[in-house]
Amino acid sequence: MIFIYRIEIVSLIHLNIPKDHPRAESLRVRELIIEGMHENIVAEAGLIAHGRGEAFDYLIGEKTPDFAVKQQTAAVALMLLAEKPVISVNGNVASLCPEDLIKLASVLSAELEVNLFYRREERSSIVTRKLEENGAKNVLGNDSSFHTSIDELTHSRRVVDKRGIHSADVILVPLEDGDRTMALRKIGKKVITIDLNPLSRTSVWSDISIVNNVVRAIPEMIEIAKKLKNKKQDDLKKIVSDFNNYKSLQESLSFISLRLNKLAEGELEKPKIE
Ligand code: PTJ
Repeated sequence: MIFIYRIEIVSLIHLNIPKDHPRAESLRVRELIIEGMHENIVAEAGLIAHGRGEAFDYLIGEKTPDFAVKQQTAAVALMLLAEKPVISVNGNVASLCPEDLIKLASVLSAELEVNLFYRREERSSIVTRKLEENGAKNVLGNDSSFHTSIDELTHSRRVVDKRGIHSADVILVPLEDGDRTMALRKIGKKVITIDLNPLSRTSVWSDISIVNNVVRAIPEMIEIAKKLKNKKQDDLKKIVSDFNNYKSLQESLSFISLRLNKLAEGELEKPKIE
């Protein structure tokens, strides 16, 4: 009975989004998050996080700016140089782009590890299953016999996999919380984040912050990785050493403020009622 009721709720949220709707893509992505929440993949707070992300995406114009291409390129170079790169997966990102996460892990020879902020064993298994259904072979983070802990952290994200985040040198953490970024850096890990908010503690604390929407960043990183994969190590090292996260975040903020100024000074589209 409860099961039938749940299916009805889930089917109710399948809106028919007309293709010519001016916000079609944003609504489609929003649907993925809502669906993910009903499937217990996305935490309730994941909906709030998504809304915050949408607001910042508006500010950058809902497309990848040039500064983000540079951030993504530096991130891919660092992952390719890593001895043991790991991609940390939470509920939001598993719902939004599971196939692309798997492709990115494959092209970067990285492990995928499920690591949740609102951790419950059941949710961890469901997120793992979501990745497996999309073709992932060896998802880490869900087998308690490999669990260990990052003592610098107090909340449930401290539970990590010995074969993954615990022994990794570079970790990509899309949609992260600032505390874990700090903790991972304190124990000597290089941290790459994807966070639309350039002001977040996560962005400020990361080695490389990508200020872009994960739904664009991850597929674009796959293409960048294909191009950089055959480059010499020295070329990759140069890309990484030329990158300065602090300056890059300043560039992101300048981009947003210039864009808003231009809109305020007259480039804002006026509504035409025909
Ligand atoms: O699945 P769990 O249990 O691990 O929980 C995941 C959430 C996202 C709920 C948890 O990590 C959380 O509460 O995150 P915060 O602290 O709300 O931070 C999320 C950040 O991601 C915010 O700065 C948002 O602007 C940003 N964000 C949201 N959606 C996107 C995004 N950045 C890039 N792409 C998005 N689609």
